[in-house]
Amino acid sequence: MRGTRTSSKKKPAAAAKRGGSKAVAGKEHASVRAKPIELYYWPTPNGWKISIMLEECGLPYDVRPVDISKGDQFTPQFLAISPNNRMPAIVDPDGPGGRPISVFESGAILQYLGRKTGKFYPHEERARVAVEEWLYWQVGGLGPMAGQANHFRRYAPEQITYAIARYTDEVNRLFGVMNTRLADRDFLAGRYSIADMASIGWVRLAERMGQNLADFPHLKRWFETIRARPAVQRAFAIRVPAASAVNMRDPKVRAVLFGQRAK
Ligand SMILES: N[C@@H](CCC(=O)N[C@@H](CS)C(=O)NCC(=O)O)C(=O)O
Repeated sequence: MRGTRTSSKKKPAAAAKRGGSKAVAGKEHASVRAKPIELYYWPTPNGWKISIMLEECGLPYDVRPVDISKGDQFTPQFLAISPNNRMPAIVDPDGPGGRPISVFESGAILQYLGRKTGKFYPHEERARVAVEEWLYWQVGGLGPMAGQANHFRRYAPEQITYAIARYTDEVNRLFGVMNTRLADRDFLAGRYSIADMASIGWVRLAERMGQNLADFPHLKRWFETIRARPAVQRAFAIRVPAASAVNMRDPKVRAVLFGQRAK
């Protein structure tokens, strides 16, 4: 049932034009005058990372929904920009040398946008190393562990006690690491950065991973501080109606999302 959409079907439609002029009013930046960035998006923690960064930077962008419950992630057009059949991805028409560039993998997209704008990704080497440590910690640790916790807790056809405990414990450990880190600083790398944007979506869904934020007071304070930012609120407010209608018990949806193999 994979790849149910073919190249003959239309590309995911632009749902909305976002960001840009207001956030950078009076501060014209070459990239802001350029064509909007295409954001290939579905409302999940990985998608939120990039909508948050685009909103924070005031970059204009068009949301292109990738309905991962229907197989949009397997279309040849999407695979051409994101060969891992995962969203998010972006196409920046105003890439290096003024030519378009596509970027997949949320961490690479955040770093690209940070370099492009000079925002939330410091130049100074020590500060940059700290951001990269926590960014890679998220993409290599928190994201995959939380994803598996969510899968075994909510989507697996059987409740496998060992798998649930293994991933729930690991998310608990990782939340504890963040809580300790945040005990004596406001944000993961000191100042607010792409590392925080990468992690907030998973903390937002803490309950689904079997976690209680009240057990992690510094993490809770960090989460509430970031959630209150206007750009983050705008990013979380983006509505993709088709996503709200997805039924994860539907065998057709499960056949698209689960049991994926090379062939
Ligand atoms: N390592 C990737 C992970 C992205 C990812 O897992 N995206 C999920 C949604 S959160 C997806 O596109 N799933 C489609 C599928 O499972 O076929 C990143 O950080 O960008």
